Amino acid sequence: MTFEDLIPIRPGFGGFDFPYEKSQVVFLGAPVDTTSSYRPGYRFAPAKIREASANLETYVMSAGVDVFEKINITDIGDIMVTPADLAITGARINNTVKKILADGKIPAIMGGEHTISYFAIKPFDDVIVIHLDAHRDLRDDYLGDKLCHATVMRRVLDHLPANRLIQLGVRSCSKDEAEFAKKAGILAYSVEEIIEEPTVIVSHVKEIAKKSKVYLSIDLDVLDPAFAPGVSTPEPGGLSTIDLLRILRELGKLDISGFDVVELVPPHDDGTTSFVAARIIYELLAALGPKK
Ligand SMILES: [Mn+2]
Repeated sequence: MTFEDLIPIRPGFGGFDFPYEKSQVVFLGAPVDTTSSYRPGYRFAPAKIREASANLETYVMSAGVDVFEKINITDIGDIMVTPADLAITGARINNTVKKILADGKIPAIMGGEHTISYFAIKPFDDVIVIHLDAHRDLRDDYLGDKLCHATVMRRVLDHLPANRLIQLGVRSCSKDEAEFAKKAGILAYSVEEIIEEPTVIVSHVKEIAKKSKVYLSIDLDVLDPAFAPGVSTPEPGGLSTIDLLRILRELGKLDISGFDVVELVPPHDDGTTSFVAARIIYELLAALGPKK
């Protein structure tokens, strides 16, 4: 096994170092910190998520399982980032995810800014993307950029039909994005809709996605800033951590073929958000199917 475009990190997520060949889930960091329009600092995020992960219990009470007994996990390190060239960095993410998928494993990507999801999703032929985010990220361009954190899902739709994208927790977008989403028929649920009828909405999403491979893209700003202050663009009126964990415990039962957790900005975090990120990941891993 060689991943030429990576800087190896030891110990990895959870402090464990399981051999790549025998792992079902492969963690990698993508500390891309290039297109922030407000608060940069994403480059420190994978290290902070790893640090938090090593200081949380790996036994998940809600599932009654120890994640590391249930699933073999490895962490292959961080993608090398060329700060001034998003295309080169993106190609490294793309190639690495491609290899992980070709080896029959689940890529688990720790961002980095949300832009990384474009490169991580591209290798999937046919997938439903469930996008948890305060923002719709559907602008066609932002501040003159075609590919950045504010346009990432629009770029994903360059390769994927609009009915393969489901947006959860959205509560902020431009008029153009709202009109585009309506015209394209993108299924989306706001925070208020989710809080009012969580079971109905999650069941509906599971029903739509149950026969497909699923990629989960989790922008931490889907949470209310009270629960996750250390993000690039906080948006008031979000989900609580428990709301999100309940959703992920259900969505984790789908055929999760890849996921990312993005937009953590450690310089603006009091330490809370990195622990939330690690907890979300543990709960999601606990919900995934057993060892194959
Ligand atoms: Mn967002």
